[in-house]
Amino acid sequence: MAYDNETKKLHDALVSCKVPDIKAAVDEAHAAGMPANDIINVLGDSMSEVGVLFERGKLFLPHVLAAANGMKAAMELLGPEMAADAGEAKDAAAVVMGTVEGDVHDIGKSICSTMLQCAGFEVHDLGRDVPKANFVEEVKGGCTFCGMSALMTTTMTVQKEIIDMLKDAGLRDKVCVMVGGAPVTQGYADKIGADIYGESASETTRKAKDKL
Ligand code: B12
Repeated sequence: MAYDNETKKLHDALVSCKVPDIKAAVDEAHAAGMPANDIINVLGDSMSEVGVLFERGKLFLPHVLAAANGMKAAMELLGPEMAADAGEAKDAAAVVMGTVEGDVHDIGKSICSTMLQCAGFEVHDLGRDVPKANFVEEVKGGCTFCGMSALMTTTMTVQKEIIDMLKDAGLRDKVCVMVGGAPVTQGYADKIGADIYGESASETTRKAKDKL
């Protein structure tokens, strides 16, 4: 497969949780011509592996934080290129994206935001630990897609609370609600009445485009 060597180096660097190594592997893959999207996907998959190692007690929080920082540095470097790769972006809908209140995990959400932007959506990324009302305000302001990320079982319930707030504000029918994050499943998305469940950034983008 093309870029096998770069893929392995990216994976090993991310799992080593050493920021300089991650940056070096990203620079090397980039210089070798590996597409920005592919680099980010490899890092994202490797980040999930870091999660497994953390759960098994083989890595500790400072490791995870370092891996996350390395991943963020890669996003900063490659994000503009991913967007530029999209070429002529047609005017699509406005999307509000954010990680829900109480949750600071934003790597996966940021990858989704970048890919949606690449596909031509106008993305309003509110960041992480976003107060519930801010999602509603953005929908009031014209966003027709509302994407909520939650990485913890304790915060995924906030996705439902925001859907309820959208209903109370009479906005639910005007917006396509997207939910995601590691603990979120299609079953949960159906249960809380979301329109789209995205397991990955590419699936999210494909499903969002289907709704246009
Ligand atoms: C990195 C990480 C951190 C980093 C976050 C850095 C950052 N800026 O994001 C740091 C070190 C800060 C951190 C902190 C904490 N973490 Co943490 N963390 C992780 C870890 C290892 C990886 C998450 C990640 O980035 N994955 C890689 C990305 C690419 O995948 P993803 O997020 O799933 O995103 C993809 C899809 O889900 C989807 N997607 C994501 N968002 C969205 C949104 C929409 C709308 C759609 C459609 C799709 C979509 O597309 C993405 C791209 O493909 C996970 C382990 C795991 N298995 O998930 C634990 C994990 C989530 N953390 C956990 C915990 C407990 C914490 C802390 C409470 C730890 C502590 N004791 O302080 C704090 C949280 C504090 C808080 N209030 O939020 C637990 C949660 C357990 C639970 N209750 O459910 C986990 C599962 C680890 C564990 N088993 O203990 N963490």
